[in-house]
Amino acid sequence: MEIPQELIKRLLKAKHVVVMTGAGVSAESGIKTFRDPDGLWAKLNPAQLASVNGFMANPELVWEWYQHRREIINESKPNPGHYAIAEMEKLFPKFSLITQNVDRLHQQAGSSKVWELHGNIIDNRCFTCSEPYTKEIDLNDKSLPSCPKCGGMIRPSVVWFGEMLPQKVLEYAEVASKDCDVFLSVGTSAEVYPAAGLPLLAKSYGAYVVEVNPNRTSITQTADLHLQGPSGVVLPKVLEELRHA
Ligand code: BV8
Ligand code: ZN
Repeated sequence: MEIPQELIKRLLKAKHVVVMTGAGVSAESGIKTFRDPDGLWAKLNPAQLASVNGFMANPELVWEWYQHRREIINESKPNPGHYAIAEMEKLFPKFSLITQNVDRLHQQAGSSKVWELHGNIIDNRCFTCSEPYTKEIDLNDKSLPSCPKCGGMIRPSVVWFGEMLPQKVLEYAEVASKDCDVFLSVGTSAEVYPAAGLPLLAKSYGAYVVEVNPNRTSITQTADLHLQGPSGVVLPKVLEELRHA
């Protein structure tokens, strides 16, 4: 795949570059996405699992689903797309990595600052009193732990549907989207708000918006450029062109 010189030119003179990632950036690490045909939600429905009501209705099922996802994440490692993004942060005067992912593969790949819009799957807290749950989680033990402080149910520290995003993170993401010269939307179906609004916000503030995705999404026609391919192939190519420009 050819990387258009227009993108390289804009990146070379960019003062602030934002990369926003979704589940697609972890697909080549063996972690299923949510909405792809064989995705996590092909069989189960998101509202049932990744929501407060879903957890209240069936806490053991939801907990087991997160334990299953933790097992998969524990066996996965960053792919060339994650590493390319980690490299990129050194190439621009200002670089912001915003992710919807909860798998922390960006951190493992060496990205020094990752703004996690939807929390992370590693940490846990009490559903009732919000006390952080710091006991070691045994992935073989599918039973739902309870809070040592109040006896409440323990939940993963991800943001569920219908829950507010962490205020500071969302504020940073909005300011960065308005301020940046180039916004790369990588591996996201751009269907979940408010995250999906960020590339549009960037565009409305004059950023050059690039989508990296093998498929078209709801923002493809708004983007200035669609690099149609897997992020693990496309991003290292962009990095390569930048280095030899
Ligand atoms: C909020 C964490 C407001 C948990 C997630 C009705 C009822 C309730 C809410 C709503 C509603 N209507 C709208 C809403 C708002 C809702 C929303 O947007 N719903 C959508 C579905 C319409 N949003 C919310 O509820 C948010 N909160 O709005 O609160 C509020 C206001 C006041 C008071 C209280 C609340 C919270 C949203 C966060 C939900 N949590 N995850 C967990 O992980 O279990 S969302 C989940 O989907 C993921 O975390 C991810 O962030 C998100 C989007 O998924 P993607 O990352 O894009 O993945 P997807 O599978 O969709 O796409 C993968 C893409 O990769 C594809 O395009 C594919 O082509 C591509 N790809 C595949 N392979 C590759 C690739 N790309 C590159 N390379 C490859 N190799
Ligand atoms: Zn508690």
